[in-house]
Amino acid sequence: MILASAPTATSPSAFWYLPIDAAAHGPALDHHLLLNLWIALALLTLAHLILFTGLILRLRSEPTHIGRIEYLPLAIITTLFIALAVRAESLWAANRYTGPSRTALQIEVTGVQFAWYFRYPGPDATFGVTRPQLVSAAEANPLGIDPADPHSIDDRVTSKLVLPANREIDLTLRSQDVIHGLSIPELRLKQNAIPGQTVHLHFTATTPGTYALLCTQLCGLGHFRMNATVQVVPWGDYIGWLASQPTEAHQ
Ligand SMILES: [Cu+2]
Repeated sequence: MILASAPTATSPSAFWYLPIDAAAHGPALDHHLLLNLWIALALLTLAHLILFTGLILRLRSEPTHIGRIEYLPLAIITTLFIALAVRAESLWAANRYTGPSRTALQIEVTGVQFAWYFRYPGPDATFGVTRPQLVSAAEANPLGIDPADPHSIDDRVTSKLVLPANREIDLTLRSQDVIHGLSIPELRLKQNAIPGQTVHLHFTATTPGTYALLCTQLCGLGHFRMNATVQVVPWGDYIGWLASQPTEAHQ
């Protein structure tokens, strides 16, 4: 499935209190957030008006039984909240987790206490096999890539996430040890990396710039330093940067 919203050249956030929108799906999420806030404000105001009205009426007269009329606002609010939740689900889950296009760029992100590693599959577009017994940061193989697998020869592992602008990305998210939380506020992405699970997230970054990738799960004593840099760059710059990174065959 192709993303519904067309990427724009620059898309600063619609709201001053949010980071800029650097992803195609960002504006729709921000508008939904604002809609939620306005509805919450309206309900808060309405609830207090009803509360004060009831208080004044009660001071003036004998208490009266309201009865079934209480169920009406309850039903309206329940319906409203279900509708908001269904819309949020379709904005986030339906578009982020399923249906990346076949041409989406594959990038693997692995969380390890206390660092993020990014792997690019190279011209064969296939990641080499990883084996837990080969994991060794000291031997420059933090992901345990098997050198005997021909697909691993052109893989590149980096400590910075560089993304081409206006190109769909299919992130494969993994964890080697505990639950880590991948969060890139400007790309409106937040997803836990769970050991034993492979989570796919697809999105299109639109606005070139340098952003922070943070771990949002308290994953151990070094959690505070578990961050990385994300760079969204034009396609030509991305190709140039990728070519300058050593492949597994030349580590
Ligand atoms: Cu972490």
